[in-house]
Amino acid sequence: MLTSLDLFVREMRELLIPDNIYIMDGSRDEAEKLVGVAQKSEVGGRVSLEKLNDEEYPNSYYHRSAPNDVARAEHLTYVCTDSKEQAGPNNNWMDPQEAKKRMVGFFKGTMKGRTMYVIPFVMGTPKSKYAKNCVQVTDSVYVALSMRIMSRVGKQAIERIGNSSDFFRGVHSIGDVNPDKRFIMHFPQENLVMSFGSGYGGNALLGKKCYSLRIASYLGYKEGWLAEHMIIMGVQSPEGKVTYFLGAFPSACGKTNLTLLEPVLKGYKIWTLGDDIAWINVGEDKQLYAINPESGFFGVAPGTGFNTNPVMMKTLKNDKFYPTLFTNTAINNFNNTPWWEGVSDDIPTDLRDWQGQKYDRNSGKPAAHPNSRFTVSIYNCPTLSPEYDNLKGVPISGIIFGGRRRDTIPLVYEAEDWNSGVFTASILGSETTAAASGQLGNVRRDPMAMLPFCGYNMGDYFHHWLDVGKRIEKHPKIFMVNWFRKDENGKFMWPGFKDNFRIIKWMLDRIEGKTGFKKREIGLFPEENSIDLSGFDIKKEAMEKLLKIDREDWKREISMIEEFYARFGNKIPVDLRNHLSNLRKKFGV
Ligand code: SAT
Ligand code: MN
Repeated sequence: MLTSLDLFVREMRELLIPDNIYIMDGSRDEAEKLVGVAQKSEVGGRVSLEKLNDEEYPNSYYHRSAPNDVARAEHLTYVCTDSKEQAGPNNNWMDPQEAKKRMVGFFKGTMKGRTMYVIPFVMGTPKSKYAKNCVQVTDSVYVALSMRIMSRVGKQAIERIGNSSDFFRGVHSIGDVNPDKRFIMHFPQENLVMSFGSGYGGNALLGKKCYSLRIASYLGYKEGWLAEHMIIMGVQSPEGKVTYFLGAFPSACGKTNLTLLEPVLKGYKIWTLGDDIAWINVGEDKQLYAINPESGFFGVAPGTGFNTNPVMMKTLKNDKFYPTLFTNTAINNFNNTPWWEGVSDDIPTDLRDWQGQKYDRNSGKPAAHPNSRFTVSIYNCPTLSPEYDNLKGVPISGIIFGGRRRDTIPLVYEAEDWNSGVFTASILGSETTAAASGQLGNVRRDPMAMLPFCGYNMGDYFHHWLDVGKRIEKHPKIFMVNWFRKDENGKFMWPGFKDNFRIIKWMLDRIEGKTGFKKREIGLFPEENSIDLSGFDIKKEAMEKLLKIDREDWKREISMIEEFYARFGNKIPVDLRNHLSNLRKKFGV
């Protein structure tokens, strides 16, 4: 008898008409074979993968994308629910029938002359009841290899699926990588994504943002859990106690650096569990528990170096899991290594830029694309937590929210309680970065860092957060941070990176009740001298400025929040509305 999986493959074969079908088993032999294929196969006149210097970067390969295909395409990303209201003003919406008709038009026969890779995969550790079964088809060997790093691909997924028809279906083709024929269509009610015309991570590795956030957030809404754009990390104290945190930041705000941080304060250690996505469930003991559905890092290369993120550099040089991929970095011709801004202080003399041209250092342009990436297994990470594969996940004591803001938002503050925390997270704003195509540097509201990833109406999503809060007894503390505040001269006031641990330490002290707070207009602030600044040369005035609430800035902020809330009409929960009007009163607007 044919299983649902067989039927899906058959349906895909009939639609896509590939020359060959390859079903992935997830083995290392298979990876070696596919790497071999990628080193020969041409995409737009370029081979898909080039081997890098094996001594410097073992088991590593270079991929250059089409210049038009370097980031998520939010304007081409749709959530296709029965009604427009279900998708909400936070999503582009198309009628599901119309969307499918359009996509089938693109997909029909698109794999003629190509191989269809069938990727059975599990998001989450396969024995966990929180893990989910998925299948993606693709014609990109780069995507197939990337998926193998980012998720558990192969036999275990096929076994888990068995005769069941309950699995996520993803259909992907790079087509001819034409931005005019590019769409990423989500059908949350059918557990389906159709993605055409892009090979870029967030558009093409369907286990990532498409499934584990957009579709899963909708599943979580229906089933009583949360799928969030968050890191997961354990902070170990000198006494050996580990406290688990979640952290939500918009793309390219340093999430990956935070979760691989080497603390500046003696005796502490950070254990890494995830750098991008957390699935959060209410445990039997009425606490929140989080798992990372992914098994790899798809991290931004620029800014990553031995000074800023030594653990990631070690991860990239580890050869436990095969292979590691680099996409759209520059290449140092001298020794055939990937190069990007921030990996070394000096610029090598003989560089090829991310488009393969000889790099002109006087051009004023970076050599690596600002959104160039590495794709590497989490098992290569030396600080991987021993609890990473824990079937239940890890219990959460703190949730950190943060954005990239040159002004307004203080270095750190704490929300008074769960609902105030949900409010604080709902008003999160950040300057736009290179991870999504579009203009850089404008502030946009990005509640819970989920604006581009929430697969349903964000008003309903806020209700859902408040509801989850009602179901737990031991609430994690909720914090807001901003590492990016600048002074009058446009200089960052806080050094960031390693020193961020000083703030994490303050949070630990708050969680353990070792330090008090000063209550101010927007939340609870550190008491005088409660942030550990030992061995750190920062002036008292600078700290005051970092923690300052500027009333004029906040008046502007409140009107931006109101504008944002207004888009959701009466979908915004009354409780959040009340928080906003209280804030308005406090600032006299
Ligand atoms: O969406 S991606 O995963 O490609 C990158 C990001 O924005 O986090
Ligand atoms: Mn992300």
